[in-house]
Amino acid sequence: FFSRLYYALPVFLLMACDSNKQSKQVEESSPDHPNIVVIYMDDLGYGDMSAYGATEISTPNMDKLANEGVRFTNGYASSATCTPSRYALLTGMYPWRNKDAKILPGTAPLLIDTAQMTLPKMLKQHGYYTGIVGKWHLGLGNGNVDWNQKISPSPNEVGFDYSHILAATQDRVPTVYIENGHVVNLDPSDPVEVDYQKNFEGEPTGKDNPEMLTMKWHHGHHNSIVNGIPRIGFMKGGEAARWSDVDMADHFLGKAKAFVKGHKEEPFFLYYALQQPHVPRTPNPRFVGATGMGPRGDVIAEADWCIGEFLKTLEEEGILENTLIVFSSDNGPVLNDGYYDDAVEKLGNHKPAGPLRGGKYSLFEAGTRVPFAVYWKGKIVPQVSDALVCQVDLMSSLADLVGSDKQGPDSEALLDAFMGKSQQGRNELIIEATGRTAFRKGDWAMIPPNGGQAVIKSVNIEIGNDDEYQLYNLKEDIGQQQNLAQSKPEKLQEMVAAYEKVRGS
Ligand code: NG6
Ligand code: CA
Repeated sequence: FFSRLYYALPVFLLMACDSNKQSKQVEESSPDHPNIVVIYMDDLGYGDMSAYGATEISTPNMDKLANEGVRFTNGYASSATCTPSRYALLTGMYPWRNKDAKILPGTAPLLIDTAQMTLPKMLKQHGYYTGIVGKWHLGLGNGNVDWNQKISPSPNEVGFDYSHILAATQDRVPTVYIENGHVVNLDPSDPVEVDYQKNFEGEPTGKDNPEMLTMKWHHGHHNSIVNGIPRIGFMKGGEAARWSDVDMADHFLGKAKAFVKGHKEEPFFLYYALQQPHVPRTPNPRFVGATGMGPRGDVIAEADWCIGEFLKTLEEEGILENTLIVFSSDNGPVLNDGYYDDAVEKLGNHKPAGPLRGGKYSLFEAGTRVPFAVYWKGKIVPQVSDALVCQVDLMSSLADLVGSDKQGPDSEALLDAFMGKSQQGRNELIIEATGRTAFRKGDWAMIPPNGGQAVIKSVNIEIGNDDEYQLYNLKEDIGQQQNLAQSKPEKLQEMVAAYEKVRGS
């Protein structure tokens, strides 16, 4: 009762205040309503940051968040690909409960039910102004989008007051920015048309017009050509609206900074979803050669710079100390994800997955165990935490922070773990990779039998398939080399029972 009264107090004061200004001060001074920023990387691996042991690449700004906040060693994305991880992050629901939560084409309908509770909706109910800048990849519209009209439903219908997004991925059409449901810089006389089944007559493709390409495709990625880069899906028109790939990082940074400056007087929630180091890797010329590791390394350096600039903005606006920042990645690393971009050739001694096995698309640890840090200047004591946490837990944990009773269905309230006040995370977790699931509990990982290929050859990643159960003790064998399923039958049985209890529900 007292905690309810406590949370009701600012509302009461707000009503009692006669001027807007005063009411804002009440909200601002409340310690439970800091600004909240989620900085979300695309395909950044567990070993891709210096703070997580990388020696061949330097990421000082990402490191600042990790080293001056809580750096999690057991922090997970819910999935080993983008769409399902983002779904879990925003809804607090395991993505395998929704059969459509898989890598979406640019024409897919909105995946989140507009009636569903979401992280931004919950924060909105507590006075937050909410925004997304960057990659969306959760579908738009109802399945038959006219890109030349207002696109709805969009992020704005699932809790975001402001959205400035790319629809799917940088390698998928449409290659335009969409702000609050409108294609930016659209010339009505040159309408945007998108199709994932068939090409538009007379339009060049990566497959048929290799002479037009500045970046070559390795697998997939041979449909429409934009800026010399062949994409997934076909697109026609919208010349003036097409993005510049090499300016994308600056573009999103600019929008993120503007959002902060425009809303510093009220509590805000910003989901800043960077596109790096997903393919196509297109560093701005300022960053070409920054790492000697080719475009994959260079875009990580670029993203790191963006994060530094973003932090500088919070500092300059005087709100860094009133801003809680979550930093993570949507899935593990991949080198060759469909273009010839030297990611493999110039890797050198860098280990994108650190000591972990697998990568993007994998049920092995590198698929879902990612860099994960929570930073709040002056409020969080810098530390390393081994607590088991997942992005799906942010919904209920942040609900606790702001005094909301809105819990995500699979989201555990772990605010103390996120704030570094406790090392107690969740007991168990189901992870997902391209429709398959596996189980983490205590020091153990269990992967149920999955027929099918053990390695995706095109990307050269072991995805965790085996005809037999796999059981690993991660404390002794973080690289998952010793399958203990045969030698530890009781442990296996216990894991399978616990897994099926959740998975079957
Ligand atoms: C795959 C693409 C890959 C990437 C991925 C989505 C091919 C052959 N591969 O289908 O390049 O776009 O989808 O990545 O097309 S994610 O990080 O958004 O999940
Ligand atoms: Ca991704």
